[in-house]
Amino acid sequence: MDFRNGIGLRPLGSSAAEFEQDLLSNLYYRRGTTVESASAQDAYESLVLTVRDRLAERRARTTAAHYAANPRWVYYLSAEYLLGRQLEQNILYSGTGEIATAAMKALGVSPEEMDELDIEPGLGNGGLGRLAACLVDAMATLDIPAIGYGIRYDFGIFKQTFVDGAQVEKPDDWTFQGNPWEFPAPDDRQTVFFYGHTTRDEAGRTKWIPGEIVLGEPSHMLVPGYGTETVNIVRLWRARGSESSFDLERFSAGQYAEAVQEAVRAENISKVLYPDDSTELGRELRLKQQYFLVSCSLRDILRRFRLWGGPLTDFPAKSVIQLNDTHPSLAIPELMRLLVDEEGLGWDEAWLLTQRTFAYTCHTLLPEALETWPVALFERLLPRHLEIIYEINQRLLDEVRSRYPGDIDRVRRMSLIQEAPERRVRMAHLAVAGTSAVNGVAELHSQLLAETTLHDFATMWPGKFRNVTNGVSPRRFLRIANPALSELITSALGDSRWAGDLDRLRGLERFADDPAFLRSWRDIKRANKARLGLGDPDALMDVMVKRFHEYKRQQLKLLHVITQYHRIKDNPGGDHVPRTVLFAGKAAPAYHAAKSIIRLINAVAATIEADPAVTPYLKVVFPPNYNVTLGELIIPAADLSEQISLAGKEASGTGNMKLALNGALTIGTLDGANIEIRERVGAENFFLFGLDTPAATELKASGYHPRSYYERDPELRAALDAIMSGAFGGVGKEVAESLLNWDEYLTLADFRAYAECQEAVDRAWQDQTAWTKASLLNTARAGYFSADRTVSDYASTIWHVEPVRVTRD
Ligand code: GL2
Repeated sequence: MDFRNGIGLRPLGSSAAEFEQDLLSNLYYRRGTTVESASAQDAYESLVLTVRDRLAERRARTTAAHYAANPRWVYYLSAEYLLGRQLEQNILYSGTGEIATAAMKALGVSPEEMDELDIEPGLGNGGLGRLAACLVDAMATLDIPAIGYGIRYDFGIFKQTFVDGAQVEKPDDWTFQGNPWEFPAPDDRQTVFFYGHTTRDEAGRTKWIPGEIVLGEPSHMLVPGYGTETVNIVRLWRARGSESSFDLERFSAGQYAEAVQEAVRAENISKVLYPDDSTELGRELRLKQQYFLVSCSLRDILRRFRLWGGPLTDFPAKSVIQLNDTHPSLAIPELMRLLVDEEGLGWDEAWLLTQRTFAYTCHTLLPEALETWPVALFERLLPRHLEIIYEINQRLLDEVRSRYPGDIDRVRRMSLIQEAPERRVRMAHLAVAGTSAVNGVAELHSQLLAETTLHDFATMWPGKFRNVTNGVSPRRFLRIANPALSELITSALGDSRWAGDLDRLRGLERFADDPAFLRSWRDIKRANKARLGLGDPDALMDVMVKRFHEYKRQQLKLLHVITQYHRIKDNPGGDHVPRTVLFAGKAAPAYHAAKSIIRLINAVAATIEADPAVTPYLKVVFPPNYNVTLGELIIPAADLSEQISLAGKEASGTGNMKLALNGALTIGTLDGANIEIRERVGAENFFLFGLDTPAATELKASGYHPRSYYERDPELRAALDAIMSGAFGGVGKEVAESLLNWDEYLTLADFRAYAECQEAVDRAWQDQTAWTKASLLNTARAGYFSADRTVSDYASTIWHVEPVRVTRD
């Protein structure tokens, strides 16, 4: 079929009556039920289909416009997407808010109930996965022809529950009820190979004889742009056994498990998202997942390239592939394999095309998060790719030797292969070698990457390295999450264009000294706290939401909470500022130190809760299972945003941006994007404390003794002694011991500065007008942290792509 010869879509109605009619049609014809017997799930799915159809219509027009334009495409490869709930966003983006509400009202359907039935696809761990979702949203908003590729995990990020205060993980069977947002496209399935060996054919070309064959079946979710007709997609791959993977003979012989074992093995590849965050996870299945994603996606990208025809030499002119961290970096040897082995190109030509096609975003500085894989595993699982990596390495090291004659140490450092204690492939080096641009995700991060982690590469290829500071979706994290504040902003600015052009928030500065406006601003914050329903809405809402990791230093916040508890106990009638301290976040299931911190927080919360002398001033809450949906409820309620990682450890952070955008004041270190937030919102509207990166590095180098801080600081000592003496139900001694004996992330060194800075916070809170003004200025000046700006930076400095406008008819 040739869709390019025009499509005569019947436009879907834009009145409430038509929407209602379509909803009923969907209920009858697609759900196969009736008004009388419809369940809430039937109503929900019919509503989804009605909204989805309106986006699908735009999708058809988008595709037609893209075909006509034959543009350069952005292909975003990411092992994670934390998309968040779809319904409210898609109603907003499709402009069906009013008619959908009217239709629901007419049919007696509750919008809140519909939202509750909308399941969040939790296909990511934390910031990196949510960033991918914000970037695809922004690409569509900026009319950039783009596809996000990922994996359709059967089980997303685990559900966190607490049992006696300890984290217990439960599986997240997110498609148990199906996923009405998704379009399966089994006819676009791809074949993926694993294991086996390589040989040479008569022509001397290398051939890979695989030992396992798996199918990848795609389905896609729609990614509409805001304020535009463009609808892009994320295409997610699911692994399946081939037709022959079911052994009928064995089944007939009663060997039921054996009969399906091959199919099960294949399907396990996309079974579960690995729940680690910023740490390397060395598991064969994980490497299989990575190759599965890359192999399916590249074949799909080449298939699409061929739709327009043109020689392979045009491939980079028509495609830029952005690697979201090293997880998809196998795409580099895979494209080489496709070009050299399957397409018959020479090595040098293939390498130039490959480098020109790819760009790589690095998201970490932690050495333990830089992926490496055992050479022995590669040899078994991907024998041809290992040969290609060796060849890439040979040429890379030849270049190093010729640029730096005699510098053997440099050769060893830059090699794609780590030799000791075990031979391993360094995926970050592969990603730098095989791409034309490498970026960090905040200014400090990009600078430190070039100075430390990737220093040798940045010296050899300075032109390759750049910075693209992260951003967040203003639609999801302000417009949708904070409807009351959005309305106030819209009425103040005169229209809602700010949601698609976040720099317009600057216009709010006009109201910074307007008492009535500030009162409205404060009332909304209070109402958001009441909506959240955790703690007194008049108390200062002090929020730390993020994954649990020692470098992020939830333990520092906790030591301060204990100190505050002691101060209140010692001086019950004192002038204490009432605070609700909110923690939320998950720890990787195998990360015991992080889980100990979670358990201790819950124990401290319980001890405080049981003490009536303290509860009027201090409450610690820890809602379980932090995810995008819960974030949308917490972030608008925050007064204070805790961004207290050790300087030089947090690549960027994006929660910091969401909180500032919602008018929370940051208490933070000079780390990641905190620095840029402070620069923009103004130092006077930001609570800065702690060691900076050079000071932290120096302290570590000169021999750090955490115990000396304990000995010198009576309040710090009292907090740690309380834990050690079992004051919190005997929980958390290992946390205190680790801090006293090791304290990798200099928590005790920063404690006093942090406690003093918190006193400054308390003082600032006493003047509510000044506080509210600072809150407003945080929002007004956070426009830079829009993902739209991030994507436009990528587009102009790395991708060199042009928008393609989609017209209404
Ligand atoms: C992270 C960084 O830790 C975080 O600072 C950054 O904001 C995000 C997005 O760039 O990436 N790196 C990483 O591996 N995870 C992150 O959240 N999981």
